[in-house]
Amino acid sequence: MDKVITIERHFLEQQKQHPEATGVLTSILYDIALAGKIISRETTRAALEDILGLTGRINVQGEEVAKLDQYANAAIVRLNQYTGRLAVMASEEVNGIIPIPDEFAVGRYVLLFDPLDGSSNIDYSVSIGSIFSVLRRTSPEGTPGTEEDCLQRGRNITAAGYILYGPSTMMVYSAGNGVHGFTLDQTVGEFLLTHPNIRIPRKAKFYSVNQGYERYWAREIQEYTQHLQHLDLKLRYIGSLVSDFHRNLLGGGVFYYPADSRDPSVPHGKLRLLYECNPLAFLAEHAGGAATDGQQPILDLVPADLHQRTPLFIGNKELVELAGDYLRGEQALGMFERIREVTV
Ligand code: AHM
Ligand code: MG
Repeated sequence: MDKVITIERHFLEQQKQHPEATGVLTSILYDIALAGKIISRETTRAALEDILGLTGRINVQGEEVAKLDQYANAAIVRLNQYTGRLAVMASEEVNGIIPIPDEFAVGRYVLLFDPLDGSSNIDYSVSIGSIFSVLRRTSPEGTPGTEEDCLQRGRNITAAGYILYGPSTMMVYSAGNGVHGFTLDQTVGEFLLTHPNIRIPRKAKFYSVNQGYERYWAREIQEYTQHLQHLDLKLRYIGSLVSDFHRNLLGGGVFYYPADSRDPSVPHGKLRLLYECNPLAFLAEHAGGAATDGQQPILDLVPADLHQRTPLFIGNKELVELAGDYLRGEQALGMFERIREVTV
């Protein structure tokens, strides 16, 4: 029993390493873990309770909102708005910022989240996930949080992670001191440490991209993809970012969602900087990997809009850098041997 480390014990042990810590961040992470447990329960029960399907409402991204998205969004907001720990929140499902209601105290932190990413997979019982990041506010303490508090570079992230609702429910997070994974023990209702100090394996196994869009890509992306094929990587694409990222984090590989010409109104790919790319980029870097938009590290991008999208290349450092080489024209098709040693 002594070997069993609950998520709470792990958070407290991490906190002890920072004598200046007040415990507020620990509590926020624990609140998110609780929201994850509740969302996990609903995703498992959804098919049985006939709440699958679409509400008919269109979200700010112009996409149909599944009921579970709304449930997950409400669960995270409700569990975090009254604690006095947050100044403001923002969600992929909500147009503007989510202020803390007047009756509650405002705190020092900002919570950005995608409550249920990959929700188009819900009807097929495919794994989905919640993604989050926590930052310190930049506006004066004691005042209502602002949009500027949310529009910070990913470099400012204090902690980030995701909860994966798959064959098992897992929470993976980093507060800047390693990336750690926990598996929900349904019988006791607690996350237990199962994957301490995750590092992306240097030998890559997978590449993950929606190759159905190949004809809409720039030539450089097509050539990069051919290069990856010459490295004998396995193509694995679930179409659920948390699941695809999680597999490559543990198994080694690269995920990318490049810009494409399918829809001229969405020229930078589909994924959102604040809610999807930044938190996963934070984890990738802390696990020894990398994340770029093809040119710059994702964490260095300065957001101008809450729902800004960006191309994303994330995973093994060498494979992410190789994408940059192609996009800068520094790698020509045929030079396939350069990074062969990073693949199995
Ligand atoms: P969502 O936030 O509307 O769920 O969309 C994001 C999802 C990601 O999980 C996944 O990586 C991507 O969309 C898949 O998109 P596509 O179907 O275009 O390949
Ligand atoms: Mg999403």
